[in-house]
Amino acid sequence: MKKYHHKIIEKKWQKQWLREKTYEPDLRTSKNPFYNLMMFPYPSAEGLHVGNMYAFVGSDIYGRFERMRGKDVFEPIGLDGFGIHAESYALKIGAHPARQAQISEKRFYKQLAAIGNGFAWDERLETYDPEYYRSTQRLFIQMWKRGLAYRKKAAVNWCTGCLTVLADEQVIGRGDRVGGSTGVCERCGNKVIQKELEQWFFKITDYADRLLKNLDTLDWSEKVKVAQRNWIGKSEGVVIGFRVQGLEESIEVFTTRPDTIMGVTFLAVATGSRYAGMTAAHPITGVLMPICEAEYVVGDYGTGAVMGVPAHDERDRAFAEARQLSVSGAPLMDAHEAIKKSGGKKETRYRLRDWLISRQRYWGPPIPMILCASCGWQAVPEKDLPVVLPRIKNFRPTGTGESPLASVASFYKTTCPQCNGSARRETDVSDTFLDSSWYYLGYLSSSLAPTPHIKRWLPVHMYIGGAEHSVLHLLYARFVAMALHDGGLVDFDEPFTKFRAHGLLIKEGAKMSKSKGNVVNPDEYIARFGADTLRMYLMFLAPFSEGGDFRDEAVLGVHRFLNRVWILAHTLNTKNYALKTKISVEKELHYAIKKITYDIENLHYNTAISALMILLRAFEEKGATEKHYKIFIQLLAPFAPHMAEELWALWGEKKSIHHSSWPQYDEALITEEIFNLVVQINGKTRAVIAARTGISQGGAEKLAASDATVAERLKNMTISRIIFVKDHLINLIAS
Ligand code: ANZ
Ligand code: ZN
Repeated sequence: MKKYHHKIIEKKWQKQWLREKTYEPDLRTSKNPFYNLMMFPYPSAEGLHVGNMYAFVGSDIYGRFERMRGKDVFEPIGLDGFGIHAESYALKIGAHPARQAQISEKRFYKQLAAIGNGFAWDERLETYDPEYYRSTQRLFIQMWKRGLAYRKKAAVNWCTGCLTVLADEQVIGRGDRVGGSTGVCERCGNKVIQKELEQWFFKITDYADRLLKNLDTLDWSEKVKVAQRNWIGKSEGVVIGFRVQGLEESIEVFTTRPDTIMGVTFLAVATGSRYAGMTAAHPITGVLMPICEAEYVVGDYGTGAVMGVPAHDERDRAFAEARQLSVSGAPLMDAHEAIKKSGGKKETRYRLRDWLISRQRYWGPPIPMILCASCGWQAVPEKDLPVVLPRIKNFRPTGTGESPLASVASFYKTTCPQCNGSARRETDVSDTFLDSSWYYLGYLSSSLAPTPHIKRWLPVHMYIGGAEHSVLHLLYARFVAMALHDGGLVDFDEPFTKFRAHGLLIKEGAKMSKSKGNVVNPDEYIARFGADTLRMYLMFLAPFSEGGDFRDEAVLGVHRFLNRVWILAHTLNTKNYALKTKISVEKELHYAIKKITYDIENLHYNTAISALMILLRAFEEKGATEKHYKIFIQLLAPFAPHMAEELWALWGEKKSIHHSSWPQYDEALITEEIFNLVVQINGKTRAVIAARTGISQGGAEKLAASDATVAERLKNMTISRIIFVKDHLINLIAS
């Protein structure tokens, strides 16, 4: 018997799959499209982390399963290599980001190929490819033309580490905007402060209600929907006016508790408000109350003013006590009554704020806008796209509030597309999350232009990725799809029909990190045990959606299992399929098909693998026929695609196992009670056959005669007597 040489087998099949385009569906003619998408990685470190592999394998298993169920599966791959994360890594190791991108690209693709996923390599893309970012810039211009891109001077998040502004979504700890605005950078962990700067924004707030409402129609992991709902933060309340003493105007407050109006003892405004220090009259009682500056009031949420109700609100009470303000007051306990009496009007407010797009960094797509002193802001004409990012030596972030491109005259000096006069280019680049907001479209059409196959393949059927992108990528991509839809560019307005979040890997109980020295390098495991073993182990260690603990010893267990699969296949095969079941394994087999099918559908890969292990044990103990064994290999195929392909070929199959049909199960065979009928001739056991419990003597006799060995022996004999022990044995006395 040949030894199981994973290296030889895996290389061989990976080459053959590429040659035969096993995983390249015909995008134009496919009848049964299934878009199986996994969040593409950003090449920011030395290479793929085992955690990335984990996610990719989990997605691939689903794709392979759907392919065997008759779908034309499209599983593209690419690199999110533009942006702060890639640039910061280049800075750290002292390389130029453009040079580093080339190195990372090679390294990442090599690793991604080694894991044996069914990627459609022909359609791969990189976000730093000028052909790709031509469309990222087009997307910006599309937003501008639709009035969804605008400039505004505002207090914005400034990362003290990355030396650039950030969107709210990229600041950790700003989720609860009401009540404070400190946080740290999602990327580098440094402190984020507020700075007054003029920047480009996208009007995601125009879509707040649609982004919220559509969530109900999406088949997504619940925790991601919850995170998006909270982030959008719809709040239905009432705006009530308080007359300001000495001015002919009212200060308006936004409240969700109008019923507490009788308990108001002061008004709180954001620091810097012109009303601070004045007094205002209660709308019902006319009592005068102070207007105080309070840190907990957010300037651009609600109306920027709060009615202070110390009797009912913790923050208000703490504030009032510190300032020795009155804390008394009773609720009206009837919202309608309160609204009517106070003259308030109902209003809906959202926490969501517009998406800050500008970055004062180098490694990104230049924002395709030109400022002309006489014509104002102009979009770069289509024929001049892409605005190519020039290769410059001094690419470090400056910290001055301007991007490194602002000191490159050959870049920013240009002419106005409108009047031809001299003008200046925008020197900021756009946020990385703009690159990734449309990449699922980019795999199908690099031009963003509507093509017939976009219609055929979108929206994405299954999307798998990390839950940490709940309010970043996943929210931005939805917004961009809606904007493209409204601009007539695509005919769907939700890009991902189904989304599942995967869990995270830890190592021996601790989060993997370089400083702890416990980062698992997938390459070593692939070299030692093979991709099939690593794949199966990763999927076996815990439920995919929960994640779990990577333990070295357990990898060996899975490797041994695959060795047993190999040995049994060869044993059965070299005996020329002669080894028949002595005892029926039909019931175990059909049960396994049912269970594994259900489990893969629900991403319960760990229990599917357990079922495979149980089935193998049954085969080893009871034997299996060729038919049984081939079904087993098919069930194994999504998990260990190389070995399955090799064993499939061993049984003489010419077509790839990955294009064979997923096995069907027979429910009757699972639920039926089966026992092993011992068939004897003159007291000697000649066969053991699966039989239904309660079978009659006549039925058992027929079943026995249908067995080839028994029939052969009885050929020239006559049966004189039959001894029948119900649900156990039939002994044929013959001579
Ligand atoms: C009086 C009151 C009494 C309130 C009470 C709450 C409890 P959500 O649901 O998050 O929208 N608020 C309004 N604008 C604010 C701002 N710019 N900065 C800080 N706080 C603000 O919260 C709405 C509530 O948060 C409002 O209802 C207001 O306080 C406060 F027992 O009004 B409430
Ligand atoms: Zn940062």
